[in-house]
Amino acid sequence: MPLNVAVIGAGISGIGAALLAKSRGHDTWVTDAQEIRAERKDILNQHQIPFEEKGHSLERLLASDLIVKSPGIANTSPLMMQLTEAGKEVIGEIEWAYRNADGRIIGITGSNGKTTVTGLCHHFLASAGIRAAKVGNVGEGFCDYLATGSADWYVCELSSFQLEDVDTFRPNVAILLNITPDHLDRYGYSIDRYAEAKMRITEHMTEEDTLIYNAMDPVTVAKVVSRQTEARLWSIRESDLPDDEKVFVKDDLILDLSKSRLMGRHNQVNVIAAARAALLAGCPPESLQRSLESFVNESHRMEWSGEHKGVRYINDSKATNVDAVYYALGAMKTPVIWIAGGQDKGNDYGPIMDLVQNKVKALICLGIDNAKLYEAFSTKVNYISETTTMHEAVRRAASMASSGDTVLLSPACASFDLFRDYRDRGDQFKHEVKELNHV
Ligand code: UMA
Repeated sequence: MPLNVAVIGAGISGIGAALLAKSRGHDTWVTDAQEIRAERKDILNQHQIPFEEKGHSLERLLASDLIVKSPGIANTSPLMMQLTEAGKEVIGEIEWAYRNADGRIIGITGSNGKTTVTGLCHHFLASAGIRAAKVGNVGEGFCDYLATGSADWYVCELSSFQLEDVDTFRPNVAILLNITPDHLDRYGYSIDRYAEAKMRITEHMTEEDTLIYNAMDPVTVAKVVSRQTEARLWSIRESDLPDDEKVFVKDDLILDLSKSRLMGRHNQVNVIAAARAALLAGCPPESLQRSLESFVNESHRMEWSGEHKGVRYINDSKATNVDAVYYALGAMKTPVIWIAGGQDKGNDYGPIMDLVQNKVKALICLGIDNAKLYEAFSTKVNYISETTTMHEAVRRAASMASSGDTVLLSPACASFDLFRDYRDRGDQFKHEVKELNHV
């Protein structure tokens, strides 16, 4: 039966949710608090989907049968509170996709590594000829994909924001990589509330489903134990990492990362998780090593961005929390000029103090408010300076670096104070590195 569907937010997920609703024959309407971008208005007009912008009319929302909200909108916002109090059914974009999807789902969450695992798992499946789609937080909205396409397996990256708003969502395979502090500003600075949002991935799983989880991560283990999911458990343990480059996937199936573009201990865990999910989805074990070797990760994750006067430049702009920086610095084998900063998300720099003291020669703070970084590292790093432009940050890093050093952009913070998003930040970094060679 056609419903009156209202979609809140005209970003990637909102536009996708509206297109999906329209494609299924529902009366669809979109509302956004800000001015909607011109190209998005064009899409809505092309599909004859009415919209409003620069504000939400509560009356119209209250009159709808179902409300689909974008993940960036917190449930504690005044609008959401009003809708909940009025007893309206508000679901997230992932729940809406799930209710309209046909194939099976591999859901991937965690504070760090989920985009790499989503990409790699999808690559394993696609290379083995399985009809698979890569969707979700990775940027290719799940709803958007379903509006015009279908697949046998959906490999879906899930953020805590998206998981807050699921209701019946049940992945056939779930991967839980790690739970370390991130987005704490959205969760009242409580890691437990953040972890609870992530754990919603298991809520409706049954004994027919499998949860692959990282048993070396203490918060993950505590939550898996306390949640008592019905899903079968497949843990990733210390003993699955026999050395720095090999991993045990299953029985006698070993994968070797030395011939791939992935490096570091966190990537060993990522490879095991992706490979196990791929096996569960029917990938032949013998196909995995070759696929691993041909996998190219997304940009902005420990991405080699150039070399200038013997100094390597690495773009890790996606490192928007302290844990990600822990792994980035951990993988560094040379002295580091570290570019960090941006919008703080309730960061505790304690876990990286020793790494910074041992590896970082200079810290360049790139943000509007750098007080917290200054305070945290003033006794650990000999040279700290600050700037508000990427141009200046890269120039200063270059002037301080000696041949053999690494300049690492690994911000530990969100990018929104100075950049459109982490991609914009990473792209500007790469542009400035290229410019160095033209000076
Ligand atoms: N808006 C309103 N009312 C409000 C608040 C916002 O209408 O009260 C509107 C804004 O004006 C804007 C739209 O909502 O037009 C933005 O919605 P959104 O913030 O949910 O962003 P989307 O463009 O829909 O992108 C979202 C994810 N963004 C967030 O969760 C913040 C994208 O993840 C994701 O790729 C996309 O859906 C598709 O699934 C980005 C992200 O930063 C990459 N994710 C975080 C992370 O990875 O750490 C969670």
